[in-house]
Amino acid sequence: MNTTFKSITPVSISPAIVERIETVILDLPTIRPHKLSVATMTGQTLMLVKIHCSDGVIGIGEGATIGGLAYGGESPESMKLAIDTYFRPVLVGQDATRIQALMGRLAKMVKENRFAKSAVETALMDAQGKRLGLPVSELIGGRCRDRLPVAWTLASGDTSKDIAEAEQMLDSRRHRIFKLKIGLRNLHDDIAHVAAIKRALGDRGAVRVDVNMAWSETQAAYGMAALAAAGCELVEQPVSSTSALARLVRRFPIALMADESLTGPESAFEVAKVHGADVFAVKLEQSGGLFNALRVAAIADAAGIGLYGGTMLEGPIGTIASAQVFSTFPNLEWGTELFGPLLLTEEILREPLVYSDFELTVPNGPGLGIELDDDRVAFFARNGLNRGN
Ligand code: MUC
Ligand code: MG
Repeated sequence: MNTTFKSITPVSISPAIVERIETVILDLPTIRPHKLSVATMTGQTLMLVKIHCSDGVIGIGEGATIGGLAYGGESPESMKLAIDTYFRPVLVGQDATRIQALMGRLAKMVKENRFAKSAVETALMDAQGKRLGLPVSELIGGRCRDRLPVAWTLASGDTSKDIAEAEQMLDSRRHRIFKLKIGLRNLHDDIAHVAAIKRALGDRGAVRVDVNMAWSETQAAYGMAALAAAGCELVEQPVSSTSALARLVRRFPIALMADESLTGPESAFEVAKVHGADVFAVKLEQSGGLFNALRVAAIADAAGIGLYGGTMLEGPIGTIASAQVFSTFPNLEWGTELFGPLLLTEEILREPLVYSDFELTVPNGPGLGIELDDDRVAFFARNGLNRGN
């Protein structure tokens, strides 16, 4: 037998040191007020981070929340403060190419702060992809798809406005999956709202709801039965407690999705252990970064739980970080809701993202594959840039 072995030259990744970290807060207007049970958003605030490395590569990342502190324990302002004051001394001077090791070092010295960690990890991954000439998706094993289905959230607070908005989305072939934010009004009004929208859309659009934990367990039991009868296919986090989710799941012919209950791999494991959901809404920020989001997805896969690509209504940087990760999921049966940039009236990228035919195209340039428009960023910056010098 003639066996030839090719000699393989080992690749050496030249070291690149984190030299400087910039942060900035941007306040951007939204196309309309966005009403959730926890807050009404009349604009969105993004915290951008730029990591400058000694090889000249600059990585970008983003942190965003919903309604400041209305959704969780971090705000864009707290992320900026955490990065400027506490992350910076841990990161500066370290090897930027050893991202898992560097995030491990950060985890030892900074507890919690999952959103801020996600923003920093995004910037490190963007830099690494640019350095190696590969999209982030290829750094984490390669994508399974180049385009992702994107749901739209109807949250104007008005049934006829929501129907008109959904019709417009169907006509322009931008979205055909609709998520309705409920839980603010009384249960009967909410059910009537969902039923009216589903009746108007029929088979042309899928209808799902997100209660953002606003219901008691008793309300959820009633609500889930009524939603199923109205043709709604999925209910997201109707109650806050994981054990209540576990008591509700599979009792009604409607899928149950966990969102707020998932705060990283440990909580994902707890939800999976009690069969607390049919579907996981995987979110990079809530998980604490790209690698933790992959761990959450792996737990779901192992437990036979379906996957959905969630959003914290991030702008284009956070959205594309999520898209790069979700594109690598072998099973993404419930699609994504990566529509955050479409809620903003202003563009901060040099080339806008491509949404067409109900899907978002995952960029295939190096790193995140997107470029910031620095003039637009400077224009919307709240107090100027913290250059981290
Ligand atoms: C959430 O709770 O899922 C996603 C879409 C939207 O409108 O709000 C987010 C947050
Ligand atoms: Mg949700």
